[in-house]
Amino acid sequence: MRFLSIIRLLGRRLVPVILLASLAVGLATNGSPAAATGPTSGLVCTTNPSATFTLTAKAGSISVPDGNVVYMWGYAPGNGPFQYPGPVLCVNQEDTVTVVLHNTLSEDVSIVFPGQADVLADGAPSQPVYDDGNLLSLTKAAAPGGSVTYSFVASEPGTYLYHSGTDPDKQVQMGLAGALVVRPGLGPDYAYDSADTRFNSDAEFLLVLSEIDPVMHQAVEQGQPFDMTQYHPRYWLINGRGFPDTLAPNYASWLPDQPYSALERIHPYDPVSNPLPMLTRYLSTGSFDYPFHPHGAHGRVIARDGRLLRGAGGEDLSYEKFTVTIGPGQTLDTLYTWGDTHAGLGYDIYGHAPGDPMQPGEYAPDHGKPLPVTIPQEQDQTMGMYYSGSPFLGVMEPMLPGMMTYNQCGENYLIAHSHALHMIVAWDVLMSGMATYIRIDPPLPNMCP
Ligand SMILES: [Cu+2]
Repeated sequence: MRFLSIIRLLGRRLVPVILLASLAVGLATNGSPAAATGPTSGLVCTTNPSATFTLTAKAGSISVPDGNVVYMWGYAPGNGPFQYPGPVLCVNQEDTVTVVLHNTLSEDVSIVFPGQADVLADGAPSQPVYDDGNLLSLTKAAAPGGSVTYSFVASEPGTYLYHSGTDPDKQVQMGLAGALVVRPGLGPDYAYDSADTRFNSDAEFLLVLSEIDPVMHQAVEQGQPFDMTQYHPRYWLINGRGFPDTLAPNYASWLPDQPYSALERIHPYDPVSNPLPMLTRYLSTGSFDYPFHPHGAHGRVIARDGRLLRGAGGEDLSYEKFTVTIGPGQTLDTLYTWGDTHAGLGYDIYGHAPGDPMQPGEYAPDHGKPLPVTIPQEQDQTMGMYYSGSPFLGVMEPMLPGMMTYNQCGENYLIAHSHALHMIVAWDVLMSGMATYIRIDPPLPNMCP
């Protein structure tokens, strides 16, 4: 009984806390929500006709939602400025990929390519480097001021990490990591060499999940030792950003060293005009399991660690799941639609039975099915800052007096976040960590910017 009353008490106390946190989030966006600046959301590929890339390991810093600045290391594209995470390298299956690494840091660094076979380092097979029996590096490293060239044939399509193989406990945490996307032979709108992995090429997203212990980063900056038994992350990031920065557009001017948005912007499923799902490529460079879910629908997990989920006989082993867990160093690919029925789950957001498909436009006023909510009396409402005033998609209605909205065209927002709620914080302040939104725009044509 006592335990229950504590929970009740917490329940009452949590409401004002959440409201305050939401207010703080609103201020943190500087009044410039992502959408207002004409966002370019979605995967940003770094490509090269000969699949040759230059990466420069260098020091820099990132902004985190509480206003702190954290010292980082990162792989910069070419001679470009520091960025975190590293550039997303996109290549085609069977490409011979060449990555030239320059090192401007004061200790040896390297790159390993998990999931790639027969990687060469300066022309010789990549292999661990030992000194008197002690492991120095998982592959040949570049000394300070030096370079090393890696190459491999991208034989399997999929989503991969690349990261430092030298003191990775430290260097990957410091930011020496990025993503590699290998496009299959079927074409760029397929995730893998299988017809059922086709996705909407306007709805391809890549989310690099990570965490930061700022005390460790400060120690590295000052050249001090750090006791990893005291490791305690305070920031939990998607694409190097904490919420609400995750919503800001790609290359937002106020996040000059964190170029990648994590906003997932899609349209409702429609069997004729929008039949293909969105693809989310999840990657983890952290050291914890990240249980992650988008709201609104389950995702279909189609691949892990760059390998399509298939049985020995080729049978489809993909599965629908609400919360997926991305382990340290793992990648996971999911397909997601909003507004479709999810046969086999027994429900969808409109309460349809399995096999009872939602009709196009069913979420629109002329079909009479709003989002399944009962709107409370006005005095009992608090409107979120992205609410349109209406439970119908594509409709904007007056807000309560004194309320303002960032909503632009009656679009819906669904949160997508780590289900380990201590990860959606920055130094324990709620709604400032590993969280983003899926933005559902009304069907085309619409009035959305
Ligand atoms: Cu949730």
